[in-house]
Amino acid sequence: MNPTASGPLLTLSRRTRRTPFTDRVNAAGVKAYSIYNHMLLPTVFESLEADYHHLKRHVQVWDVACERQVEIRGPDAGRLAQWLTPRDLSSMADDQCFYTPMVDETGGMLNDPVTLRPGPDRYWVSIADSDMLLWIKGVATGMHLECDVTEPDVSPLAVQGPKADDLLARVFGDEVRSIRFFRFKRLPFADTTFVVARSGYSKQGGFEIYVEGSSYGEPLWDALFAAGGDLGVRAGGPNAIERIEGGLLSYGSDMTRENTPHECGLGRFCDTRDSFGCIGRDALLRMLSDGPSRQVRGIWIDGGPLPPCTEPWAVSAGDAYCGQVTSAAWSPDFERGVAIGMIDAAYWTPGTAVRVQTPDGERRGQVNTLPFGA
Ligand code: THG
Repeated sequence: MNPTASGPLLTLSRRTRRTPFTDRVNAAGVKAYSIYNHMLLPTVFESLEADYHHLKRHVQVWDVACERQVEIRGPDAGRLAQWLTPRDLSSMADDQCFYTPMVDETGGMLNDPVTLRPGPDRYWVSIADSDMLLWIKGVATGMHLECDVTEPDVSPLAVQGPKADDLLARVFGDEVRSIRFFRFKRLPFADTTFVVARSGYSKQGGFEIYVEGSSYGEPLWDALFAAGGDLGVRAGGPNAIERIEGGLLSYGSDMTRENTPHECGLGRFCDTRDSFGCIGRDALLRMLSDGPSRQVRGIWIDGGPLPPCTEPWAVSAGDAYCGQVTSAAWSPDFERGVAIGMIDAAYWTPGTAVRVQTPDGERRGQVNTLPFGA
């Protein structure tokens, strides 16, 4: 995440999995990758700030193949999908995507995927960066459920930014305009069809195309760039500045197994009082009486450019430690540092003055709501 500094490089191997789009991403001049679900995730093209301005004004195509699908298929698929999350799936429509926190038996966060049902008795769990295939296989095996749990050849390609509707309409037709937020339609491309959802890891609006079949990756990429020349379409990726401003949490950074969904501000996605069973239900019920003792917040950070947050930065108020920053960036639009962190209850009221120990020294900060500027 620091493509301007010449530092150690990343050794590639079969374990640092490529995606169906990697050759195109490289040809587009990618400057930095992260690794997510053991797979390449492009993070910087021109620069973090130039990519940010472009995303907010135009349209970008993102290789988010690393948002792998765990497919659950078979007569017990629905039972298993519900067992995995405290969110009640019974109201999920056939064309709906659900943001679904997943926890272990102690109520600790395991992942925060998007779940959808691309067909009868078939679920896709579109995972963040933890090995959910192994967890879900283990649960299915231990419960003797009649279903297959696999990682299918499905690679999401996101189209994000204010001109995403115009670009996608040129490739998939005007039908894309009528797709509502977190809903999907199956739309034709070449000799196949793709699930196209209005979703994505930015607050700029856009779509995610679940590319089923790696061989369609380059033809779809090329069709988007051929159609979008006059829209200023560029390759991009999840942008650290924009997603912190937008309050989108990153599993592994802003939350880990050490956190409950309530600490992560994901309590609204937990229907623990309903009668269905789910892993962690008793633990989450016990927590409900007390409420969380700390919770995720935005934090303004005064001063200039910030290094990436590669380990938690201590936050204090007066003499007391009161939490930690887990993601940070300098925001060109707000002309201040923006951060996401976990703040103790006594200090989590927006407006509270704090101090943040950055690697470059102490900075003044202020607790804020998420998203910033809302
Ligand atoms: N799209 C898909 N899969 C994904 C992600 C994605 N897997 C990994 C990661 N991102 C999972 N985490 C998130 C986090 C936030 C959102 C989606 C996935 C998100 N949240 C909206 C918000 O907070 O404004 C809306 C949530 C809601 O109201 O339902 O979009 O991005 N396919």
